[in-house]
Amino acid sequence: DVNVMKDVTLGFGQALEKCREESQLSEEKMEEFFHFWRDDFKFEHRELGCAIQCMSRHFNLLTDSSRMHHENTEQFIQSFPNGQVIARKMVELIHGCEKQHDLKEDHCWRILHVAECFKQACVDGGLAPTMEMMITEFIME
Ligand code: M21
Repeated sequence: DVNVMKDVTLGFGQALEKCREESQLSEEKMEEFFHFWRDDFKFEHRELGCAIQCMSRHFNLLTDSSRMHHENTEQFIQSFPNGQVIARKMVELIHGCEKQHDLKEDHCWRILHVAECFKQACVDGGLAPTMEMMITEFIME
């Protein structure tokens, strides 16, 4: 549910600072990772795709061809409280988005489009946390 998605986002977002330099993602382009869930968030900077690739690598969630590693991703999600509630669903949503964008050759651009598609699928499926939830939890950490 949305509360689990909030925790997974914040957990995944822990790798942002480590990945900023190698992906050239300035704070101007993305201040904190949870802004991903803002209604007006724009998926237009290739650097964000590169950062998500780097962050996914950090948690060992990608295959050699920079596609989602299904087992590792499911385990990563299950490592959060109640993660098992959304783990399969999340993997399916991301995989569905990967299939839609598989012909894009540049990994950073492809991953950016997969991320945008995944966010939209979460919004449509009622899985997207609200910014209020994200900010409250972020401040409490
Ligand atoms: C729930 C946390 C955050 C979401 C972030 C980005 C998810 C985007 C998935 C991209 C996966 C990359 C696979 C490339 O084929």
